[in-house]
Amino acid sequence: MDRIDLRSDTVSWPTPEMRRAMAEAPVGDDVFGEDPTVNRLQERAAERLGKEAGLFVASGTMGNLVAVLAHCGRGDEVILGDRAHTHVYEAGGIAALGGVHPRAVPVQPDGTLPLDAIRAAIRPDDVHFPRTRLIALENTQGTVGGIPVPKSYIDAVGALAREHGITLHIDGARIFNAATALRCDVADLVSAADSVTFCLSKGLCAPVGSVLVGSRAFIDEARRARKIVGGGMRQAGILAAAGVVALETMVDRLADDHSRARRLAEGLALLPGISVGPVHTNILYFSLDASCPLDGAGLAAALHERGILLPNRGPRSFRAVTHCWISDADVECTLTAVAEIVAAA
Ligand code: TLP
Repeated sequence: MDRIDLRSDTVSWPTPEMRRAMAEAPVGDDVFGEDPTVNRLQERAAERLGKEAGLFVASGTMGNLVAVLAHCGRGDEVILGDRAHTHVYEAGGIAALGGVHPRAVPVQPDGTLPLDAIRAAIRPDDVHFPRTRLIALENTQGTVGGIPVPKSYIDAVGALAREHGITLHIDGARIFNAATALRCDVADLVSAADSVTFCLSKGLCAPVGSVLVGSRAFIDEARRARKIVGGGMRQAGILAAAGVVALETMVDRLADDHSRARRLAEGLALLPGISVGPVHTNILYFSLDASCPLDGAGLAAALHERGILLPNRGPRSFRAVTHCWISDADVECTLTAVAEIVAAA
């Protein structure tokens, strides 16, 4: 990469091995189910996540949308976090396209939704209410700091869902980061979920795509929903080939991204006027104290001049995300730059 881009792991470029696999991928028409590379990716993903079947989709947003469309009908309700990506950053797609009513409960600092709040939000059978059909969790929970949510909690939510005859979906855009941080098997982590979306195009570096996994019957339904939203692709094996490489080669190295995020956090915390949030995976939040003479836009602009992309998210707050294209040297370079800019302010 020609610059230090800490905006997101979505900016990560495909690896040379991915580019080669893409060039050589056997392909077919995936709307007919005939693309061997897409089929391979879907099988590998399902196997890895411990589910029966998978569906290659264009993005994490599409994966979550078609999951909700497959689980819910119009007028049904989904319980989800008030800071969940699906609730905040997916353009209201579940309501706009699915007529699905979101019931938001607060995301806690540990990334969970209070079990009591979920229980209280499940509607009784009453003609006045929408029908609760689905609970959606996010793991890692991005907006509170890339927090990995443990299996014990997912199991508890799964049990609650089953008790009420409803289903559980996980937006696992960064589920492999969660499993890495929790040092657990990813299939075990999500065993209580009926469906999971995970992204190939974030820390796993594929250029495009996510996979939605679940039971075969659920995936058949999701395939219809994907067609409805225009997500049926043709020779998509060219894209899926990078996804196969991502699953095979990029998962085991995620721990490096986590240790670089920790190093960045430790270095920033030593600087005067900077407060850093907890770091569990590859996402860290930090802010400039009132004592710091710079504001967020000022620091972001000065970093940009040095080829470091780290825009402020609030007037004094930042999110930095490490990924495969951020090296140890990039972390040190960023720390030096922030220290110099703050000192000169
Ligand atoms: N998140 C992006 C932005 O949209 C905020 C980022 O830079 O973190 N679930 C989660 C938890 C996500 O963080 C994202 C992307 C998605 C779903 C959507 O994935 P895409 O961008 O592939 O639609």
